[in-house]
Amino acid sequence: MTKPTTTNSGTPVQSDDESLTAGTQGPILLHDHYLIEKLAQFNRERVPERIVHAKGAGAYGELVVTNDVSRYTKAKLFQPGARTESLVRFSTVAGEQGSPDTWRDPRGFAVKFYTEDGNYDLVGNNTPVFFIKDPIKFPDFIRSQKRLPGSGLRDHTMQWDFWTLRPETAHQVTWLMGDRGVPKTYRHMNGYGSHTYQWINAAGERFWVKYHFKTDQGIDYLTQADADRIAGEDADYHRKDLWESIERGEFPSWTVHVQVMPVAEADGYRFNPFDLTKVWSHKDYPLIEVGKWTLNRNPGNYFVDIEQAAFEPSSVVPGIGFSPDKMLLGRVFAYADAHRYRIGANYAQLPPNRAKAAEVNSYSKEGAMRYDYNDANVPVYAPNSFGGPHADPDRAPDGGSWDFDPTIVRAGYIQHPEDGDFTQAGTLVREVLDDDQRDRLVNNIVGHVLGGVREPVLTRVFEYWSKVDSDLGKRVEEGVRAGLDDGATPPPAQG
Ligand code: HDD
Repeated sequence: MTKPTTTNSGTPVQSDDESLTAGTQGPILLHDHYLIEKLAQFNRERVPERIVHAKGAGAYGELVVTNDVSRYTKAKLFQPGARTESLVRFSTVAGEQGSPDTWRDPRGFAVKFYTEDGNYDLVGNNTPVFFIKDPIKFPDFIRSQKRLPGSGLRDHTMQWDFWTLRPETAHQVTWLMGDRGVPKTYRHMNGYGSHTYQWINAAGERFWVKYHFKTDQGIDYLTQADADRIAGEDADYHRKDLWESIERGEFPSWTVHVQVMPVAEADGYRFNPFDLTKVWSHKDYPLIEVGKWTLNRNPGNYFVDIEQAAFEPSSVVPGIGFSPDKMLLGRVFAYADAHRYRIGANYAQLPPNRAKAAEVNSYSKEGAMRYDYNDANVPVYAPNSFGGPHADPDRAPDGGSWDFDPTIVRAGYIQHPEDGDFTQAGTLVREVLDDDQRDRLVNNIVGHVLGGVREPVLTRVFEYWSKVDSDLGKRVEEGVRAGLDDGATPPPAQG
């Protein structure tokens, strides 16, 4: 026998079909509380979408450590042979929840590890760098990539206006306009912690580290033409691919590596090692293998496990800390704040977010939607004389420490000899990309600019690419001018 439909409080309901009315033609009655519960519940099914990275997909998996990196970190999840359950959410950045997976954009690569010392979140992207280096610019940057206030349209002029007025974006925009800007699937892209983090070993020694998750499926991309076609045919192309490959038992995996820089080498390095628009040369700091990270379980429920997943760079565990990267330090605030707004003060109790391998003994209590509670005999304040939890600095992560000049300033980073907004973007174009990749980069830029970039921004676009690489700049300008001569795209009206 099928189960009876019930109200939210478990009482069987009279009908799935008819509302309660005064006669067959009469008005609906207010005391049909099941109808009212049903309509009211429906109106509240959505939580606000994420302000960025609204469209995504995710899965559970496991990290298995295959190497010994204990001389660099005491973090339990990175000790030889350790196995740690994990959750990932991949995403696009600027598009809304229903937007096509194949729009050109960086991809989020947010990973949660359920460790014995509490959750560790490594909240990265599929690129090793980012557009800006100070969090004060982030809201402006994102607004320029989203929609015009009047028409609600996206606007390429606005995007390029921001990028060209902030030349520190050049390195990331070069990645974005190249093949990495539209991965073939979420399985065919690398993940990067992007920021410089700190590792601390059992003896208290500190190291600067960068994380690299190298896809075992191989890097692969979609051409702009394929991406455009798929955007129309199947907006959920990447979400579907991830789900179906895990259902088939084809578990995607990544080999996790780190670059490690002794703290003493940071000051003298060619680049400022904390500047998020820069990479560390692999020749200077080769990749060191850490382990294998595999996705092997689809979410039980998309809303519960993925929409409500809350990743936050503030969640670090003993053996791991922050660095002087200002973007990272801004993000340590921003994410927990976003979660409290989006899914409520007690978001850490939700199934994807609650600690699984560690006990939670926090003094947080009550608030909306609280359902977990402490033993009534445990005091609700600290310190106390009755056996309640007490802070133990020896067991806690300290966030990492570092030396700095203690003057309060608003200033850019200290410049190192090879810093400069265009240096690494130029190296990427000339020394990393091959001829085919460079050709696609030019075509992607030309196509994007012809999508409606108006003066005075257009002239700055040519200057921007000439500074990245003079030959590239010339090819972009020629391509755009030829397209405009052909009447490619009339500039849209200002919104
Ligand atoms: Fe981010 C989501 C804020 C830089 C990678 N970011 C995300 C959210 C906010 C921010 C509010 C939504 C969180 C939520 O509601 O769940 N992000 C920022 C700010 C930044 C910033 C203020 C700069 C100061 N973000 C940034 C960088 C990276 C990411 C540099 C990667 C290296 N952000 C992500 C992500 C997230 C995301 C991994 C995390 C969870 C998610 O997307 O699904 O892709």
